Amino acid sequence: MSYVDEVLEKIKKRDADQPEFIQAVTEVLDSLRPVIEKDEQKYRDLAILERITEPDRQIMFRVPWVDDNGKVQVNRGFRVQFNNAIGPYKGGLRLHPSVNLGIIKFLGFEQIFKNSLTTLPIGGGKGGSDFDPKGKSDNEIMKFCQSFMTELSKYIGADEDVPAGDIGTGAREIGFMFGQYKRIKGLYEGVLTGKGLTYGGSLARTEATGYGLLYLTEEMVKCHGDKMEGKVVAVSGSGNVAIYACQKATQLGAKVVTVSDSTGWVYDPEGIDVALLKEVKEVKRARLTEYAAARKSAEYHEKKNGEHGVWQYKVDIALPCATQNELDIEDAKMLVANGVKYVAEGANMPTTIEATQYFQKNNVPFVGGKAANAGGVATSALEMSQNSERLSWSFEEVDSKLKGIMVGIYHNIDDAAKEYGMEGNYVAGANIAGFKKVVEAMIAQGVC
Ligand code: NDP
Ligand code: 2IT
Repeated sequence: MSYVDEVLEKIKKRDADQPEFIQAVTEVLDSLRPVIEKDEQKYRDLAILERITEPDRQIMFRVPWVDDNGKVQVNRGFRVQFNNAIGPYKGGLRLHPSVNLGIIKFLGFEQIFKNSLTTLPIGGGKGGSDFDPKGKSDNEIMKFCQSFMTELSKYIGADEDVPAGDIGTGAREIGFMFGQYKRIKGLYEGVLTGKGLTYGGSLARTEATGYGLLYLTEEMVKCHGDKMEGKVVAVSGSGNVAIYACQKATQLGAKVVTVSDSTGWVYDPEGIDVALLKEVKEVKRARLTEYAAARKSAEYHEKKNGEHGVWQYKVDIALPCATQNELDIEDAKMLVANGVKYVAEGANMPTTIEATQYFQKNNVPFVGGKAANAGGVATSALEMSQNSERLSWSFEEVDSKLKGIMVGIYHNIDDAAKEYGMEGNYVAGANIAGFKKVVEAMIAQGVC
């Protein structure tokens, strides 16, 4: 049996209760076959694949907090420190009721390769909790964040592990966590990114993931002899990534016609009004029904099982920006039938493996999240640099660095795919390019 198959089989048995982790590992290892096969004995002797698929450590802890009715609530907290071969662990904190160890492991595993692609010195990690921020008061959010950080603070540090935002964790949560870290450790250091601008945050970090997604998409479109202007775009989600994807797409002359959340979606054929979307989501923290109520051209649809939601419309570009496995094979068939020309992932693993392969078979250029959404963590690394030198850079400076990084990532993954005879397979290109750098560092550092 090949080394790749052997390791995959072991993981499928050992982590059978972690389907998302198995999915992420399968996608990566499958596409690494040509690299591994070139030097199988070396990788086998060094147990590279066993080491890269097993986290350095996985921390799980109790998070007790008191709600507004005086009742004690208990959540489960996680931090998976996956790989620090090229820099301190780096990756977001997800607060969502669906969070479990397998989900945090899949996200931490993806983060290793993504962070490597940014060209910046950051390792891979991820964390979070099954805490549901929806419907909680600011006081309850603060109580939770303080309790979460009370335990997490034992394992993180500016040169050790630097968490950030993800689903359910934005500037408000990062602020409460930073305050608690400072209080416990007595240290004012860049231990978190995505901080507020008055206490060490970076300009353009809020926009970075969505903007970065569009910078990479624009470069891909250009390299196919095409242009963004006039393109019709479907975006899913209406959180941090989706909002700034809509904003940059619109600035580039495209028209975004959809956004969604966990209960439904909006179709707005005149183009999403980004200012209104920001007001509804960032200021009021309200549902998309409020967006539709305030805008004549928008239709709101309640989510029902088996429907294609935002993927049913005739669009040129699809940008899934909500959550894992939100775009399945049936959605992919519908998009292809409607003539979709490009797909790029703003979320982490939003497209199932079958759907990804369907796009590839139908020659739809497809860039996975490790490359396409790397702008967020890249800008987090720029925030770390600013914190280290105790300076802050202008919006334009950070934004132009972000753009350079995203354009660079597109060419890096394109070149890697070509080098291994898989021209146009950006998924393989990203996995290969991300892997090679990390593995070189792992080998140089000996068995650890
Ligand atoms: P937010 O919490 O800001 O927004 C998440 C959006 O996705 C919301 O619209 C939410 O709807 C929707 N959503 C979340 N979970 C589900 C679900 N299970 N089913 C349907 N819809 C859901 O998160 P972000 O925008 O930060 O993150 C979105 C994606 O991008 C995630 O995959 C994240 O890992 C990834 N990502 C984020 C980065 C960042 O910098 N923030 C960087 C790189 C990737 P609702 O409000 O109803 O829950
Ligand atoms: O998935 C991701 O890359 C993030 N949630 C951002 C991580 C970070 O450290 O900025």
